[in-house]
Amino acid sequence: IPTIFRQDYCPYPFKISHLNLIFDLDAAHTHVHSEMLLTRVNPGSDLLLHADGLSLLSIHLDGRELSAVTDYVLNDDGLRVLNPPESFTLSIVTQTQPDQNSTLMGLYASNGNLFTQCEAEGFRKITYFPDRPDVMTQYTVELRADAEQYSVLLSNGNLVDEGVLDDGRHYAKWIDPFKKPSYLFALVAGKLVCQEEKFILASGREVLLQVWVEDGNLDKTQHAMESLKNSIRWDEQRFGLELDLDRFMIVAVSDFNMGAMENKGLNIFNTKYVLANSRVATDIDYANIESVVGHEYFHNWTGNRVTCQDWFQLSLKEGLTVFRDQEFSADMIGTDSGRAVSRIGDVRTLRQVQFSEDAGPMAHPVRPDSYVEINNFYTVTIYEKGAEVVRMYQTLLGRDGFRKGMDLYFARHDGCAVTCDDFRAAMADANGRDLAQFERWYSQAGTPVVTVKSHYDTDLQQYTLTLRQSCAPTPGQTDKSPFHIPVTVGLLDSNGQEMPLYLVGESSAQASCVLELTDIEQSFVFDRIPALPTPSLLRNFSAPVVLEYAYSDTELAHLLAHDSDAFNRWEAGQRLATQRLMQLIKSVQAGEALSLDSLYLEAVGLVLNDENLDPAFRELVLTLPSEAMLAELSAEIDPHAIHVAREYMRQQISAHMHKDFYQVYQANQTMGVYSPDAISAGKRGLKNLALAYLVSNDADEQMISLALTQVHEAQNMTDRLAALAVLVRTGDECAIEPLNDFYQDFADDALVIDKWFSLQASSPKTDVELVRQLMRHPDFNLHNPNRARSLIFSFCHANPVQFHAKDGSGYAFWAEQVLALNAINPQVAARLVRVLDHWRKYQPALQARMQDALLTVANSVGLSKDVQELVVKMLK
Ligand code: DPP
Ligand code: ZN
Repeated sequence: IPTIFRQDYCPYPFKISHLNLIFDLDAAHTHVHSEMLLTRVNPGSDLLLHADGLSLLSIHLDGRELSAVTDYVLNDDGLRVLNPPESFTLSIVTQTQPDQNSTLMGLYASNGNLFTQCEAEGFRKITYFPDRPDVMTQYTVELRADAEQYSVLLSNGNLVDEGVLDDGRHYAKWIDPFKKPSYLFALVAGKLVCQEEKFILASGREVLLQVWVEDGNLDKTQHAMESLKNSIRWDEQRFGLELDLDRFMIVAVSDFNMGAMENKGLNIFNTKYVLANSRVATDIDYANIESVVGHEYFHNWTGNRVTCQDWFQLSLKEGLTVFRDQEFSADMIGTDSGRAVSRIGDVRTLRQVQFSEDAGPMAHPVRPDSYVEINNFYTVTIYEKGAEVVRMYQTLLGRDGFRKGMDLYFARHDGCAVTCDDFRAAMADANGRDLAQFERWYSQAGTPVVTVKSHYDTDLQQYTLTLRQSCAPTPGQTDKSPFHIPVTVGLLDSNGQEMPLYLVGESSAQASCVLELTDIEQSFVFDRIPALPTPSLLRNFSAPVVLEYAYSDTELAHLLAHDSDAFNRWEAGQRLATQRLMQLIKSVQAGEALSLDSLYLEAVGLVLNDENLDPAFRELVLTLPSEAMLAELSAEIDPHAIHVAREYMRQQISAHMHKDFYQVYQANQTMGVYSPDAISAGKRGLKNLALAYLVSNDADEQMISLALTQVHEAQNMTDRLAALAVLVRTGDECAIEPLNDFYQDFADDALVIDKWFSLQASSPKTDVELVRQLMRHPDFNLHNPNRARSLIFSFCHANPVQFHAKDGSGYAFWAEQVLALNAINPQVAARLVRVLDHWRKYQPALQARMQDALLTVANSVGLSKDVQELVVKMLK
């Protein structure tokens, strides 16, 4: 299988001034008529068009039918027109079979409706075209279909004409006034209904906003619509960016590989990120919808107006747009502590998933140098680490400086396909800064480790922080050069107050300052420090690094109690918990008696009971690092010891603070009409965490009946699901009836049934046999990605203690499912492959069984490029 290299980039030899598409839509056979006007702009000879699984019906050049013998060559991945003229019109008719398309790329059917997904390389499954992001053109699209079955016909841009055809079908014609790459093309045809609203932009222009769903779902579109309006306002205010179309549509589809897609003016969404009301959606669903609606909307500028030159630059649009959606979500909460809560959530994902990717066989830079299958590079490194890289510009340049950089980026590149270097140059030039070294964040993979040492000189009243950076080798990159790392620090005195910071040579004081670490090792000296401080390092997680400092328990308890940086308060609590958990894991392995000291319990107890603190923040402090996080921190992963250690610690916390949890449970009930706002959601989060702790000593009948009462009386999905989860986790009979009731109550709602599957699959009491049994449930369907994820992925990802069963049964199941999915939907299969990314880090006995499973997959015939690339890299 061929590898594609970034260095091989060549501009496309032709410019396409216009693309005219006519679709004769039908689920069994769709005909696509394409007409394009081409002009040579770069040297080269033949014209290459991509294709994937298309049937060519006819091809004409300037009206003349081309001959397969003399004029063109057709092969598996495209069509080569030999020696074309300098300027010409090419007309092609192709046929596709949407209802046979289980990959959910290109044109496909879902519940009788038709949808497209073109990013990254799906357009080539629709028609012959240079399917690469730097070939931008203007699209005119005419959709023709049966008027009853496909009553709604949507495409990008503006609707310019519609009517009835002679043969009784109807048609709709759409023109997108903006040039775009093929990956942003979309169409939707089907029986759909919409919620719509007129909306006035900052400039006074009126636009039409629509959220399209299947009939019966209009009671679940309000939150997506609100989120869309909030997104539009936010981008106007924060970045001065306005919606550039007259109409903006969101369409929900239940069969979708990813979260959502930013097609110009016609965003297509997984139903999971659109549909919500209090009966069926949790607070987390509400927050995710807001963030994904924002994300896709923000792509309109960062991704669509300015797009990527090639797919190696994917993070140019994704890292930047994730940063923008993170800022949006934080601004929507508005308070400082809400911002910190939102930041903590983002950092948790980064550390748990991206740090682990960076330490495994798929480690790659934010701007990779090569790939086999681009779909495998829609990763947490491109997205989440990419967002951290963008955030570092803002930390280094300040919010105003960052805005200047953004303004210059759009001034220079609007309407163009550009690179990560262009973005960095705009940031540097707009601020007169040299950001040459910053380039290494794009080219070097791996998570840097920053080790900090401190020294206090009583006589000179000086405090010195010495920072040293290193970065472990990653595949293909053995030696790393130093990164440009912003490390935000503060110093606390013994009362927990901020000390004013005077860096040597500077006369003005700051509360927090950004140290720029650019060498391997650098020292920073603070003057006028009257007594030994406690350092608060890497505030707000100012860089995506591991920060090591030999904190004492007392220092951590001091930071947890007093740091003005809420992120570091939380971080101190996590450090305290992690040290204990890592020690407990060792004790479990050695068969020693387990114990937990009172310093930890007292320190977190203060937070739990501090009613001045945001409930959402208290919930985060009281949440132990996940088993996945502990695995990531282990030199050799022992999933069973991790599980036992963490459960032990939960029970100790529960036993020691039983009364406090009970009090917190009672004090944080939310009354009245459901609202997903951050304060109410935070209260529910804290209350439900308290419930989980209260029930974690599972013999306690009283607490189980508390959970049962909550299940029965819950007025919203958040409370009902949380209490049900707590019951399911006991593995007790008490969960049977509530689980059945839940199924009966929501049998018609696919997204809720996904939750029903997922809850069971991720319970540590659910073994692989039960998962197999659930797969035989009439509602299980491997073809639907949400359903496959809800059961199979939840088991393999979120139930480590059962997935890693010592007999290897979990791995055998994994191999079977990877192969089954490979035949249906390679992208989804490839996601599942990555569960075993870290097989070499596990205990030898588990490793051997994982290797068997990997070899079973690797030696199978008919592997997709997606799966093959991964297993080859993992076994290397
Ligand atoms: N571009 C999409 C997104 O990240 C993924 N295909 O929003
Ligand atoms: Zn995106």
